[in-house]
Amino acid sequence: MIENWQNFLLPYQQAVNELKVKLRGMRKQYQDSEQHSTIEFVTGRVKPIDSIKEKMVRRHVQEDRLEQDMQDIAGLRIMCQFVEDIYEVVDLLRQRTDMTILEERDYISNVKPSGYRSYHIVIEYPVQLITGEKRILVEIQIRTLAMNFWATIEHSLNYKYQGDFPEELSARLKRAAEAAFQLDEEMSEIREEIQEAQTLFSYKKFLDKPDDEKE
Ligand code: 0O2
Ligand code: 0O2
Repeated sequence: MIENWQNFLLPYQQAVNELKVKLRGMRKQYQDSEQHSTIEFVTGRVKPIDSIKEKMVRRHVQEDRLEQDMQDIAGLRIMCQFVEDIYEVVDLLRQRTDMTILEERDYISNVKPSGYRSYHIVIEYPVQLITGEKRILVEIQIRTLAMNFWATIEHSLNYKYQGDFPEELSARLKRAAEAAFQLDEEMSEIREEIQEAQTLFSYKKFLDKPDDEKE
């Protein structure tokens, strides 16, 4: 029995905090080297206790198997401008030595029946505690802004319908998912044009700064 959930979740919170800093640091490095950033923004959360308990019942996960069987107690999300950026981010994560990738699920090539698209990675991440090192599972979801827009809206509707959407709504959501993906594909077509403009814009902002603020 988990008697103290706050204690149980402590290493997960630490992992989320550390990974937010690390992943946001990747974005900063792109910006400072005047390259197009493959990362637009990063969010993270520890799954609320009620959601963990609800998922344990739904997925028949025993409490003593929780650490191994629930992969998204710690969750990070990386938002990108372009689909191509997602695969670049995945490559960067594969090269890191501070985490081990255990699983990859490409729901972009293999779109879910709901219309959901994202690239999921499950990593094992070591956190340093006063009791020693603990390796925990973390789920990283990587998606475009358009995929995130769709998933956020669909997720909020889930609260109302508990996943049991009326047929008409579910068909509309699927169509909306395809429209969002078409937008991503259109943007990919003009990606080089956009990236060039964005790099010029950030360079102009740099030039416009007073000299003592230029690093
Ligand atoms: P809801 O209803 O849960 O969607 P910061 O100050 O930016 O460092 P902050 O503000 O505490 O940190 O949190 P952050 O990083 O902005 O992200 C919090 C929101 O992002 C939460 O929404 C999470 O739902 C969502 N989120 C981020 N990453 C994940 C993830 O990997 N999985 C899931 N399921 N959600 C994620 P809210 O506002 O709590 O609302
Ligand atoms: P939350 O915190 O509400 O987001 P499982 O994790 O066991 O449900 P599986 O196959 O092990 O399923 O993992 P999967 O499908 O790779 O990842 C599940 C997570 O992906 C979900 O977390 C969502 O964050 C996201 N996701 C998957 N399918 C959909 C979908 O159709 N719509 C939306 N909006 N998000 C989806 P949870 O468990 O729902 O938790």
